[in-house]
Amino acid sequence: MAPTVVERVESLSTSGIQSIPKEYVRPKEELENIGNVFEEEKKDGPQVPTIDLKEIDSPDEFVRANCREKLRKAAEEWGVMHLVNHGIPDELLNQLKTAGAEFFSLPVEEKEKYANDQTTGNVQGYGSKLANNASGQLEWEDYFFHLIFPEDKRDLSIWPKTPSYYTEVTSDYARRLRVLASKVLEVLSLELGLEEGRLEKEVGGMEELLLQMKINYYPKCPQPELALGVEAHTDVSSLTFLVHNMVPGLQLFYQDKWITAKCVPDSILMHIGDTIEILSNGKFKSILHRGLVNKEKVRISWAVFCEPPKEKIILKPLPELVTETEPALFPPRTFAQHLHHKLFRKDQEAAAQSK
Ligand SMILES: O=C(O)CCC(=O)C(=O)O
Ligand SMILES: [Fe+2]
Repeated sequence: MAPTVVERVESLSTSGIQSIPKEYVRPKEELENIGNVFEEEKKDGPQVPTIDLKEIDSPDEFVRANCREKLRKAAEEWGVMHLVNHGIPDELLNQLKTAGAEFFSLPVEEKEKYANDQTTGNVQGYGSKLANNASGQLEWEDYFFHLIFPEDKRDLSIWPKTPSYYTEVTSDYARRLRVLASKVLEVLSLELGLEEGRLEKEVGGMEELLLQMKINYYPKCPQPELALGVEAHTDVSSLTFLVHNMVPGLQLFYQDKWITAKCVPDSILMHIGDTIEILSNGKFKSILHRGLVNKEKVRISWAVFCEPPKEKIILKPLPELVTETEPALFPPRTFAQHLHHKLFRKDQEAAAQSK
C-alpha cells in the first residue's frame, strides 16, 4: 500500500494562502478565547512560577529544603514551571536549537525523506497530525519525533543527518536532561514524604523511562485567531521538559483562564505530566495547555516527554498517599491503557461536537 500523502503545514503556509482550510479552523467555543499571542504575552496577571535550582544540592540541608519546597508548591499549584540554574549549559541549549532549526530549514522534500507512517505504527520521524477524530480537526504544526534516551533504545538511522552535528548535541542534551529528570523526581519524592529514589523507580528508572523528543514546528499562520498549533491537552508523561525559540505560544489553563507563558531566557519549562499526577494521587497537577500560532514568526519548540514503559508498570496512586480522607482518585492502569482512555474520551467529545 502506498503511504498516505500528508499535507505539510509548512507547505500550506508558504503557498501564500490568505485563509486556512476548514480542517484547521477550531470549533466555535474555542474561537472565543484565541487571541493575538504577542498581545496576550504582555498581559499582567498570574504567571507561571520560576524555580531557581541553584541551591538544590547545597551542602546546607536547610537551604536544600527551602529550594525543594518552592518546587513542590509550584508542582501543587501549577504543575508547570520555568526552571533556571538547571545545570544544562546555555551553550548546549543554543546548539540544540540551532541544530533543530537548521533541520527544519531544509526544503519540505528533503524532510519528507524522514517521514513517519502513522498508519503502520511507525511514529518516529517527520510528521503532521492526521485527522484521527470524528471532527477531522487538524493542528497548525509539523513535527519531528524520536526517542533520545536510553541510548540503546534509540534508532539513530532515522535521526536527522543534516546538520551533521545534530546527533551529537541532541545526545548530549538527552544525557543531561536525564540527570535533571532524576533530580526533579528525587525532589518530588522527598516532598511527598517518600524515600528519594521512589518516583524514579515507579516510572521505570534508568533502563525503562523513555525520553521522547518532539520538535514542534509552527509555521506562520495567515489566520492565527482561527487555529491552534497544539490543541488543549495534558501531557501523559511523568515529566515534560520544553525549550523554544523565544517566540511566545504556550498557554496554560490556570484558574479557568488561558494564561500565556512569558519567554524566560535560558530557562527550561517543565510540566508535571499525568503519570506523576496519578502516582501522587492528584497532589501534583498535570495542567491543561495548548499552543497558539501567529502571522509573523515561525515558532519552534523542543518538548521531551519522559514516559514510563507502556505495559510493564501499573500506574496508580502510591499506597502511602491514599488514606481514608484522601481516597485514590485514579483507577489502576498501564500507561498504554491511560493513552487509550484519553484518546477514546477525545473521540467521544469530537463526535458529540460534530453532531
Ligand atoms: O510548543 C509548545 O509550547 C507546547 C507543545 C506541547 O504542549 C506538546 O508538544 O505537548
Ligand atoms: Fe504538551
